[in-house]
Amino acid sequence: MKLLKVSILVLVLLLASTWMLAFNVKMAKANGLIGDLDGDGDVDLDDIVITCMAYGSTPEDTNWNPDADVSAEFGIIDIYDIVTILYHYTG
Ligand SMILES: [Ca+2]
Ligand SMILES: [Ca+2]
Repeated sequence: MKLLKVSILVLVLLLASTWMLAFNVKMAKANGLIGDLDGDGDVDLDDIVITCMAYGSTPEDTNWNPDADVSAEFGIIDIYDIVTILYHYTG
C-alpha cells in the first residue's frame, strides 16, 4: 500500500513537471500570480476576459497584451495562454 502511495506521488510530480515544461509557464506580474492580468490579487473572469480580448494577437497587433502571453508559444496569445490562466484560476 505504501509503495502504491509513493508511486502515485511520483506520477503526480512527474505529470506536474512535464506540464510546466510543456507549457513553459512564466510568472506574470510582481505579485507572482500567473494570470493576474489586472493586478488585483486574484485570477478570475476579468483576467480571462482580458486574455480573450487579446486572443490571436501578436506583438504587431493593436490588441496585443504582453501580460496575457503567459505560456509557450510566446509571441502569440492562443489557447495555451487561456488554459494556463484557467489552471491558475482563484475565483
Ligand atoms: Ca486579477
Ligand atoms: Ca502565448
